[in-house]
Amino acid sequence: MTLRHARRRLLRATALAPALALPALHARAQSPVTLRAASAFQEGTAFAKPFETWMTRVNEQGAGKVRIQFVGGPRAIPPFEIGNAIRTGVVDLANTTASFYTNLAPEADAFKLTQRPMDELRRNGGWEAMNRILGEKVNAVHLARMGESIPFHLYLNRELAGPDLKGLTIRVSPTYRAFFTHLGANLVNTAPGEVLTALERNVVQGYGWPASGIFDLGWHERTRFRVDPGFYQVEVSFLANLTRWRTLPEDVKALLTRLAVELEDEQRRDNKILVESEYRRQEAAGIKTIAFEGAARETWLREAYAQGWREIETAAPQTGPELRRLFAA
Ligand code: 173
Repeated sequence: MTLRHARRRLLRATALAPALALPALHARAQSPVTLRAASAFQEGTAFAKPFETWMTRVNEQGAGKVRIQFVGGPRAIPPFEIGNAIRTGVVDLANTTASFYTNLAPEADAFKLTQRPMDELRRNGGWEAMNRILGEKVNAVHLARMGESIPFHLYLNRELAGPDLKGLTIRVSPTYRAFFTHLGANLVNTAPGEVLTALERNVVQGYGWPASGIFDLGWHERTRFRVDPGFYQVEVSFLANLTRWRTLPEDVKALLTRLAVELEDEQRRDNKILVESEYRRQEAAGIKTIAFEGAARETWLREAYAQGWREIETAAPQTGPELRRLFAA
């Protein structure tokens, strides 16, 4: 190496040095918080999508500050174990529904029974009461609820004359348990990932599921009827592990909360249209409606709510009645 070469190299090195060193220091001082997230619903399906949108928005708008690392869907953590995963901090964030963790907090199922919109529950103390219960029993913070205005239905592959399910075996989650039991059904509790196999093997003659999502995993091909009216409203929530949450910088908590509530509001605005288009798609796929009217309709809806609340008040005699007062219409 000639002297001239050496000098030039030295010059280049010193010229670059501050430029290299500064961002490195900068990055170390503000290294982003990484949060591990899991979803009870399979990637890309109806009830995974809002969570996926949220993670994308957080990672974009929180770049350099916070990064959500998605660890997987129901194959990574089985749906009925995700409550424990959030409680113990195996994951920091979760997308799940109350009926998948009734083992920890049976009260959370009251979300599906509420007839008040989320913005009202946030004002009347209902959300606060639920958040307190989730903190105590699940070590979780409730960030936002998706699924408002999406009803649940009973789907069948045989005719049904009225609100009497005797002789039928129905796939459920705890969402429908009290209601369908009361109407005389035999129940098979499964995660969403096992519904298709249960239908294919004729283990069940029908299943409970929301108005949306039956096309995601191919169930429409094994579905002949949808029973109307729908009942309850879907609740799929974003939860955070409370212990981890308390350690997060204020601006990170504010961003996660703001973007979650923003989606909650979008859901309230958009879901009615989504439901109508799903009904049309079901009709186009040859799924007929069994529409209960008059007394049958009245019994169907009355028992859905009566049995749902009875189950919660039995499991949680202290907090159940308080939630009912705040949540029911
Ligand atoms: O049917 C279910 O597994 C269930 O309870 C549910 C809840 C919310 C969204 C989708 C399904």
